[in-house]
Amino acid sequence: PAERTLILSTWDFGAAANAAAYAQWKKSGSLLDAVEAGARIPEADPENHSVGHAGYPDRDGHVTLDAIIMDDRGNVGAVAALEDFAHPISVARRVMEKTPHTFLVGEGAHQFAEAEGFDKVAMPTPEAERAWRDWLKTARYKPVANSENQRGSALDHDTIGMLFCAPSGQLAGACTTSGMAFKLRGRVGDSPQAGSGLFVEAGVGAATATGVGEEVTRIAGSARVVASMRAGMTPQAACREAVLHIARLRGDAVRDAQVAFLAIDHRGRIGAFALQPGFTFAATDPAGRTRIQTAGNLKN
Ligand code: SD4
Repeated sequence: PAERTLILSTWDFGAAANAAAYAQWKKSGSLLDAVEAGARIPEADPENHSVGHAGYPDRDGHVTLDAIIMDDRGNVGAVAALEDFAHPISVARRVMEKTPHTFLVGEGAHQFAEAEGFDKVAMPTPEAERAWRDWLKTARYKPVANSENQRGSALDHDTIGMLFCAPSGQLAGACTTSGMAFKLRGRVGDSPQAGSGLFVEAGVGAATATGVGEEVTRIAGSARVVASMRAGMTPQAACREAVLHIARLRGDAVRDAQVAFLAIDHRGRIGAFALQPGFTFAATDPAGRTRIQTAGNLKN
Protein backbone atom coordinates (compact mmCIF):
# COMPACT_ATOMS: atom_id res chain seq x y z
CA PRO A 1 0.00 0.00 0.00
CA ALA A 2 1.09 3.58 -0.64
CA GLU A 3 2.69 5.44 2.20
CA ARG A 4 0.06 7.12 4.34
CA THR A 5 -0.04 9.64 7.13
CA LEU A 6 -2.10 9.07 10.24
CA ILE A 7 -1.79 12.38 12.11
CA LEU A 8 -0.87 15.79 10.79
CA SER A 9 -0.49 18.93 12.86
CA THR A 10 0.73 22.49 12.53
CA TRP A 11 4.20 23.71 13.54
CA ASP A 12 7.05 21.81 15.08
CA PHE A 13 5.36 21.73 18.47
CA GLY A 14 2.81 19.48 16.76
CA ALA A 15 5.21 16.56 17.27
CA ALA A 16 4.47 16.28 21.00
CA ALA A 17 0.77 16.68 20.33
CA ASN A 18 0.87 13.92 17.70
CA ALA A 19 2.60 11.60 20.15
CA ALA A 20 -0.19 12.11 22.70
CA ALA A 21 -2.85 11.65 20.01
CA TYR A 22 -1.18 8.45 18.81
CA ALA A 23 -0.97 6.99 22.33
CA GLN A 24 -4.62 7.80 22.99
CA TRP A 25 -5.71 6.29 19.67
CA LYS A 26 -3.84 3.07 20.49
CA LYS A 27 -5.59 2.97 23.84
CA SER A 28 -9.21 3.74 22.93
CA GLY A 29 -9.37 3.54 19.15
CA SER A 30 -11.41 6.76 19.13
CA LEU A 31 -10.35 9.53 16.76
CA LEU A 32 -12.11 12.19 18.83
CA ASP A 33 -10.30 10.99 21.96
CA ALA A 34 -7.05 11.12 20.00
CA VAL A 35 -7.35 14.65 18.61
CA GLU A 36 -8.63 15.97 21.96
CA ALA A 37 -5.67 14.41 23.80
CA GLY A 38 -3.31 15.84 21.20
CA ALA A 39 -4.71 19.36 21.39
CA ARG A 40 -4.46 19.34 25.18
CA ILE A 41 -0.66 19.14 25.01
CA PRO A 42 0.03 22.65 23.66
CA GLU A 43 -2.94 23.94 25.69
CA ALA A 44 -1.07 22.89 28.83
CA ASP A 45 2.38 24.03 27.69
CA PRO A 46 3.55 27.01 29.78
CA GLU A 47 5.99 27.95 26.99
CA ASN A 48 3.32 28.20 24.34
CA HIS A 49 2.09 31.78 24.14
CA SER A 50 -0.69 31.31 21.71
CA VAL A 51 -2.45 28.13 22.64
CA GLY A 52 -4.11 27.57 26.00
CA HIS A 53 -3.59 29.10 29.41
CA ALA A 54 -0.12 30.57 28.75
CA GLY A 55 -1.43 32.39 25.67
CA TYR A 56 -1.00 36.13 25.40
CA PRO A 57 -4.00 38.26 26.40
CA ASP A 58 -6.11 40.57 24.32
CA ARG A 59 -5.55 44.32 24.26
CA ASP A 60 -7.31 44.69 27.61
CA GLY A 61 -5.32 41.98 29.35
CA HIS A 62 -7.81 39.09 29.17
CA VAL A 63 -6.76 35.71 27.78
CA THR A 64 -9.60 34.49 25.56
CA LEU A 65 -9.40 31.02 24.04
CA ASP A 66 -10.97 29.52 20.90
CA ALA A 67 -11.28 25.83 19.99
CA ILE A 68 -13.15 23.40 17.74
CA ILE A 69 -13.39 19.64 17.40
CA MET A 70 -15.04 17.83 14.49
CA ASP A 71 -15.41 14.39 12.96
CA ASP A 72 -16.68 13.07 9.64
CA ARG A 73 -20.14 12.11 10.88
CA GLY A 74 -21.40 15.65 11.26
CA ASN A 75 -20.34 15.98 14.88
CA VAL A 76 -18.86 19.37 15.70
CA GLY A 77 -18.43 21.46 18.84
CA ALA A 78 -16.71 24.79 19.36
CA VAL A 79 -16.11 27.56 21.87
CA ALA A 80 -14.80 31.07 21.39
CA ALA A 81 -13.69 33.89 23.68
CA LEU A 82 -13.65 31.45 26.58
CA GLU A 83 -11.88 32.77 29.69
CA ASP A 84 -10.47 31.06 32.79
CA PHE A 85 -10.56 27.43 31.62
CA ALA A 86 -7.45 25.39 30.96
CA HIS A 87 -8.70 23.16 28.15
CA PRO A 88 -11.02 24.82 25.64
CA ILE A 89 -10.79 21.79 23.34
CA SER A 90 -12.43 19.64 26.01
CA VAL A 91 -15.16 22.23 26.57
CA ALA A 92 -15.72 22.27 22.78
CA ARG A 93 -16.12 18.51 22.79
CA ARG A 94 -18.62 18.74 25.64
CA VAL A 95 -20.64 21.33 23.67
CA MET A 96 -20.75 18.77 20.86
CA GLU A 97 -21.79 15.89 23.10
CA LYS A 98 -24.07 17.52 25.65
CA THR A 99 -25.92 20.33 23.89
CA PRO A 100 -28.05 20.57 20.75
CA HIS A 101 -25.67 23.33 19.57
CA THR A 102 -22.36 23.49 17.77
CA PHE A 103 -20.85 26.73 19.10
CA LEU A 104 -20.90 28.61 22.43
CA VAL A 105 -19.11 31.91 22.99
CA GLY A 106 -18.01 34.25 25.76
CA GLU A 107 -20.04 34.37 28.89
CA GLY A 108 -22.36 31.55 27.83
CA ALA A 109 -19.43 29.27 27.09
CA HIS A 110 -17.99 30.20 30.47
CA GLN A 111 -21.25 29.35 32.25
CA PHE A 112 -21.45 26.04 30.47
CA ALA A 113 -17.84 25.11 31.29
CA GLU A 114 -18.44 26.01 34.91
CA ALA A 115 -21.62 23.94 35.12
CA GLU A 116 -19.77 21.00 33.58
CA GLY A 117 -17.05 21.25 36.23
CA PHE A 118 -14.06 21.92 33.99
CA ASP A 119 -10.77 22.94 35.63
CA LYS A 120 -10.03 26.62 35.94
CA VAL A 121 -6.61 28.17 35.78
CA ALA A 122 -5.30 31.68 36.45
CA MET A 123 -4.59 33.68 33.29
CA PRO A 124 -2.57 35.46 32.07
CA THR A 125 0.54 33.75 33.36
CA PRO A 126 3.09 36.15 34.87
CA GLU A 127 5.16 35.88 31.70
CA ALA A 128 2.22 36.64 29.43
CA GLU A 129 1.24 39.55 31.64
CA ARG A 130 4.78 40.94 31.37
CA ALA A 131 4.67 40.66 27.57
CA TRP A 132 1.33 42.44 27.55
CA ARG A 133 2.59 45.29 29.76
CA ASP A 134 5.57 45.59 27.49
CA TRP A 135 3.33 45.71 24.45
CA LEU A 136 1.17 48.42 26.08
CA LYS A 137 4.12 50.82 25.91
CA THR A 138 3.72 51.08 22.15
CA ALA A 139 0.43 49.23 21.61
CA ARG A 140 1.32 48.57 18.01
CA TYR A 141 -0.60 45.74 16.42
CA LYS A 142 1.11 44.01 13.56
CA PRO A 143 1.25 40.22 13.37
CA VAL A 144 4.64 38.75 12.51
CA ALA A 145 4.98 35.81 10.11
CA ASN A 146 5.96 32.53 11.74
CA SER A 147 6.30 33.90 15.26
CA GLU A 148 5.18 30.39 16.21
CA ASN A 149 8.71 29.17 15.83
CA GLN A 150 10.34 32.11 17.54
CA ARG A 151 9.32 31.65 21.13
CA GLY A 152 9.24 34.83 23.12
CA SER A 153 8.36 37.09 20.23
CA ALA A 154 5.97 39.74 21.49
CA LEU A 155 3.50 38.94 18.74
CA ASP A 156 3.45 35.19 19.00
CA HIS A 157 0.48 33.68 17.30
CA ASP A 158 0.40 29.95 17.03
CA THR A 159 -2.47 27.64 16.67
CA ILE A 160 -2.49 23.94 16.74
CA GLY A 161 -4.59 22.39 14.04
CA MET A 162 -4.58 18.59 14.05
CA LEU A 163 -5.98 16.21 11.45
CA PHE A 164 -6.39 12.46 11.96
CA CYS A 165 -7.04 9.91 9.23
CA ALA A 166 -7.42 6.33 10.45
CA PRO A 167 -6.30 3.46 8.19
CA SER A 168 -10.03 2.82 7.60
CA GLY A 169 -10.33 6.31 6.06
CA GLN A 170 -12.26 7.67 9.04
CA LEU A 171 -11.42 11.32 9.81
CA ALA A 172 -11.42 13.83 12.68
CA GLY A 173 -9.74 17.09 13.56
CA ALA A 174 -9.17 19.65 16.29
CA CYS A 175 -7.97 23.23 16.41
CA THR A 176 -7.19 25.39 19.46
CA THR A 177 -5.64 28.83 19.95
CA SER A 178 -5.49 31.95 22.06
CA GLY A 179 -5.74 33.85 18.80
CA MET A 180 -3.70 36.85 17.86
CA ALA A 181 -1.77 38.36 20.75
CA PHE A 182 -3.17 41.71 21.94
CA LYS A 183 -6.21 41.44 19.70
CA LEU A 184 -9.19 43.72 20.11
CA ARG A 185 -11.45 42.45 22.90
CA GLY A 186 -14.11 40.16 21.43
CA ARG A 187 -12.08 39.30 18.34
CA VAL A 188 -12.51 35.74 17.13
CA GLY A 189 -10.32 34.38 14.37
CA ASP A 190 -10.73 31.51 11.97
CA SER A 191 -9.71 28.73 14.33
CA PRO A 192 -13.03 27.87 16.08
CA GLN A 193 -15.17 28.44 12.98
CA ALA A 194 -16.17 25.25 11.17
CA GLY A 195 -15.12 25.68 7.55
CA SER A 196 -12.47 28.29 8.29
CA GLY A 197 -10.00 26.97 10.88
CA LEU A 198 -11.06 23.34 10.44
CA PHE A 199 -13.21 21.21 8.17
CA VAL A 200 -13.72 17.46 7.94
CA GLU A 201 -15.74 15.50 5.38
CA ALA A 202 -16.29 11.76 5.14
CA GLY A 203 -14.94 10.12 2.00
CA VAL A 204 -13.00 13.27 1.08
CA GLY A 205 -10.58 14.59 3.68
CA ALA A 206 -9.86 17.25 6.28
CA ALA A 207 -8.10 20.60 6.39
CA THR A 208 -6.93 23.11 8.97
CA ALA A 209 -5.36 26.56 8.91
CA THR A 210 -2.92 28.72 10.83
CA GLY A 211 -1.73 32.29 10.54
CA VAL A 212 -3.72 35.51 10.32
CA GLY A 213 -7.24 34.24 10.91
CA GLU A 214 -9.03 37.09 9.19
CA GLU A 215 -7.44 36.09 5.88
CA VAL A 216 -8.63 32.51 6.33
CA THR A 217 -12.15 33.45 7.37
CA ARG A 218 -12.59 35.71 4.34
CA ILE A 219 -12.46 32.69 2.07
CA ALA A 220 -13.78 29.96 4.45
CA GLY A 221 -10.33 28.47 3.91
CA SER A 222 -10.56 24.94 5.26
CA ALA A 223 -13.92 24.30 3.59
CA ARG A 224 -12.39 25.54 0.33
CA VAL A 225 -9.46 23.14 0.62
CA VAL A 226 -11.83 20.22 1.28
CA ALA A 227 -14.05 21.28 -1.64
CA SER A 228 -11.03 21.21 -3.94
CA MET A 229 -10.17 17.70 -2.79
CA ARG A 230 -13.79 16.67 -3.34
CA ALA A 231 -13.43 17.96 -6.89
CA GLY A 232 -10.38 15.75 -7.41
CA MET A 233 -7.35 17.84 -6.43
CA THR A 234 -4.59 16.29 -4.39
CA PRO A 235 -4.26 17.67 -0.84
CA GLN A 236 -1.14 19.55 -1.93
CA ALA A 237 -2.81 21.16 -4.95
CA ALA A 238 -5.83 22.04 -2.80
CA CYS A 239 -3.71 23.82 -0.15
CA ARG A 240 -1.79 25.69 -2.82
CA GLU A 241 -4.97 26.78 -4.59
CA ALA A 242 -6.38 28.29 -1.36
CA VAL A 243 -3.15 30.20 -0.67
CA LEU A 244 -3.05 31.50 -4.25
CA HIS A 245 -6.65 32.58 -3.97
CA ILE A 246 -5.87 34.64 -0.84
CA ALA A 247 -2.80 36.16 -2.48
CA ARG A 248 -4.80 37.22 -5.55
CA LEU A 249 -7.77 38.45 -3.60
CA ARG A 250 -5.80 40.44 -1.07
CA GLY A 251 -2.66 41.53 -2.89
CA ASP A 252 -0.57 43.96 -0.87
CA ALA A 253 -2.66 43.45 2.25
CA VAL A 254 -1.08 40.00 2.73
CA ARG A 255 2.41 40.79 1.47
CA ASP A 256 3.90 40.25 4.93
CA ALA A 257 1.19 38.10 6.47
CA GLN A 258 1.46 34.39 7.06
CA VAL A 259 -1.39 32.04 6.22
CA ALA A 260 -0.91 28.30 5.93
CA PHE A 261 -3.10 25.29 5.21
CA LEU A 262 -2.65 21.63 6.04
CA ALA A 263 -4.75 18.89 4.49
CA ILE A 264 -5.13 15.14 4.49
CA ASP A 265 -7.37 13.09 2.24
CA HIS A 266 -9.24 9.93 3.18
CA ARG A 267 -6.40 7.84 1.80
CA GLY A 268 -3.88 9.48 4.12
CA ARG A 269 -2.16 11.62 1.48
CA ILE A 270 -1.14 15.02 2.77
CA GLY A 271 -0.65 18.59 1.59
CA ALA A 272 0.78 21.78 3.11
CA PHE A 273 1.23 25.23 1.63
CA ALA A 274 1.80 28.76 2.97
CA LEU A 275 2.00 32.37 1.83
CA GLN A 276 5.46 32.80 3.40
CA PRO A 277 8.45 30.56 4.01
CA GLY A 278 8.84 29.04 7.45
CA PHE A 279 5.68 27.03 7.98
CA THR A 280 6.52 23.65 9.49
CA PHE A 281 4.30 20.74 10.40
CA ALA A 282 4.48 17.36 12.10
CA ALA A 283 3.40 14.20 10.25
CA THR A 284 3.04 10.86 12.02
CA ASP A 285 2.69 7.56 10.17
CA PRO A 286 0.58 4.56 11.24
CA ALA A 287 3.63 3.06 12.99
CA GLY A 288 3.92 6.15 15.19
CA ARG A 289 7.00 7.66 13.50
CA THR A 290 6.92 11.46 13.35
CA ARG A 291 8.72 13.74 10.93
CA ILE A 292 8.85 17.53 10.99
CA GLN A 293 8.49 18.88 7.47
CA THR A 294 8.52 22.29 5.84
CA ALA A 295 5.63 23.40 3.65
CA GLY A 296 5.90 24.86 0.19
CA ASN A 297 5.19 28.58 -0.08
CA LEU A 298 4.46 31.31 -2.59
CA LYS A 299 7.82 33.07 -2.20
CA ASN A 300 10.05 30.32 -3.55
C1 SD4 B 1 -6.15 33.23 14.72
N1 SD4 B 1 -5.38 31.55 13.19
O1 SD4 B 1 -6.74 33.39 15.77
C2 SD4 B 1 -5.30 32.01 14.54
C3 SD4 B 1 -3.92 32.33 14.97
C4 SD4 B 1 -2.87 31.45 14.40
O2 SD4 B 1 -0.69 30.89 14.01
O3 SD4 B 1 -3.10 30.49 13.79
N2 SD4 B 1 -1.61 31.70 14.54
O4 SD4 B 1 -6.18 34.03 13.79
